[in-house]
Amino acid sequence: MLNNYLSIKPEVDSAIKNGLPVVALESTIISHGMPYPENIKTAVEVEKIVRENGAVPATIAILNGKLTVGLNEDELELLGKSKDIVKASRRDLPFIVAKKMNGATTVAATMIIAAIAGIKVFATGGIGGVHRQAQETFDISADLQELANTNVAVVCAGAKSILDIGLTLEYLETQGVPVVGFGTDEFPAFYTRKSGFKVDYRVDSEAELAKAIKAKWDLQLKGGLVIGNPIPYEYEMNHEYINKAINKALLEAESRGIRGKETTPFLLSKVKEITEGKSLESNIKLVYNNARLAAKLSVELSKL
Ligand code: PSU
Ligand code: MN
Repeated sequence: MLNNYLSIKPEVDSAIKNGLPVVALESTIISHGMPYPENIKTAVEVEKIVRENGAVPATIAILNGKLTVGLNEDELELLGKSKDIVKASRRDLPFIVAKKMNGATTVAATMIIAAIAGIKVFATGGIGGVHRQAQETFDISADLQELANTNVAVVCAGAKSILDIGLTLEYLETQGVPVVGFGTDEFPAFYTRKSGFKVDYRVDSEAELAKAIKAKWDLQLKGGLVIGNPIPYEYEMNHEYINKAINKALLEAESRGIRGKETTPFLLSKVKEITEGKSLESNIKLVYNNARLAAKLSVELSKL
């Protein structure tokens, strides 16, 4: 039954069936997280980096209603260029599938589809989280609930300070989601290596991390993990500079009444505009860094 809804690229399918390393990649970052043409260039390069590090890349999206695992260049191009690709999180899946629409999958939706396909490791830029002022808006990304329930390890560069990082970490604790720092004691804040918040556990190698992930799932502790991989030093942005830009973007979002699923894409493009493209440059570099780690992690996991 499930198979009627799925379309897995043959290369990815055979890698999964043979227990070879595979890395899932999301598509909201392509359609809604970065401008054209940088989005497509980045998506292609990310796949290349995953391969260079020993794993098969599987970018995930919904195409004509099919949960699609592994995209070709034309499909990446469509996701990056077309204006009517819906941002698809968990609640959107049934309708995008039933109406045979195209959807770009968020972290939550990508985790769901990766888990259905049998992929354990996923690389992205940043996860969604508890937004600032969530006390009033209730704006908490469905990504967090997915991390609580779906068995996929998510490599990210932490959470952006467009979010309330402290509340995001509290939420993850309540849901029993391990938050790991790769080579760091601090949870990274996307554009910067530090957020002022500690991680639960620090690991310094992919092999060490793979063992803990295996233990979690062997023990049937359902759900994912957040692996915070700090942006490389050379691409890190100045704290004050980026936080000022973010605050400005937040004010503008508020005055324009931006709400719901539009919030994250709006803030990302505003921050890019305010920083004259510097935030995009960092964003791209940290995604590459995450793809590298995720590939190496999936290689280690496939050995266990
Ligand atoms: N953070 C980024 N870039 C992104 C996103 C988050 O730096 O593109 C996307 C991811 O797909 C994430 C989603 O899952 O935004 C979260 O959206 P929301 O807050 O509406 O759940
Ligand atoms: Mn939201």
